Amino acid sequence: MGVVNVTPDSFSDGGRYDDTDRAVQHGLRLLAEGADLLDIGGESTRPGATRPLVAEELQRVVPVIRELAAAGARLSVDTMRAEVAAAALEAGATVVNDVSGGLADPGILDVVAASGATYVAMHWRGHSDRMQDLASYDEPGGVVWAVVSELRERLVAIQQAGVRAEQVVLDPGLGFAKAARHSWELLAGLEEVARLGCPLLVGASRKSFLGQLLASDDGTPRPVGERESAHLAVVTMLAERGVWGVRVHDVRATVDALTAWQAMRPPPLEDRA
Ligand code: PMM
Repeated sequence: MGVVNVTPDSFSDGGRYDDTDRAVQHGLRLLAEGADLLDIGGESTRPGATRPLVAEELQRVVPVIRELAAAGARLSVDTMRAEVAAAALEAGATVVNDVSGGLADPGILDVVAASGATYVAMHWRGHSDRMQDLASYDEPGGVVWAVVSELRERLVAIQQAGVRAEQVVLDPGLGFAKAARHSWELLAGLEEVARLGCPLLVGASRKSFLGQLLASDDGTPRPVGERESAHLAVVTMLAERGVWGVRVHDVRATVDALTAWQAMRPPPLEDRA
């Protein structure tokens, strides 16, 4: 899943693709590099970000989705709003990527139920202006236990709204109301999240837990643009664990890493002499 942020303020690429033409060109490039799916977002979720108006969000994502759909792309809309999800599906998206898992605007679940779209439900505890205050996981079992039980609750609510289990993809929400160590613990404990029975999507690309791992001796985090090698190690491990998707900014590097991973996988038993 290649990321197209049509936002002025995303932490990873804010302002680079914030008009329709540039966003579409960027999407086409990611497709040419081998993305299977493009995730179009009009709201930055960086810690501390303020929310755009609904009209603003619609204006950012709908024209981009319409143009990329006309070019044959498979598209996801990164939104927490029912109204934006409905307009995006109408414009040609087939996946709704809701970082709030239906908590920010429960009406989004009705839109997904009525459309039959794939629904990505991410682990989330609150909007960006306060999510860092919500990064506490003191119960026994820590962050993995908390994320699994909170996602299980979401799964119940999602199905109660009429969304079929087969439509749902779960995401542990790396970096969302999580300190760096929480994101690493979640990656290590991903098997527990997989036991909920849904395919998994993981977004690690360029996130601050990578920057903190690679910090210099004085504690300065590695800059956003210099985290890719570490990210590729994570992506390869995720492929080995059989996730449904990885949400990435650098599609070319990701496809290269996955091509190498595939080349060194043992052939299926029936092909062995
Ligand atoms: N991360 C971001 C935005 N949307 N969606 C899902 N499903 N999972 C994520 O981890 C995720 C997301 C933040 O990253 P960005 O600002 O670079 O898009």
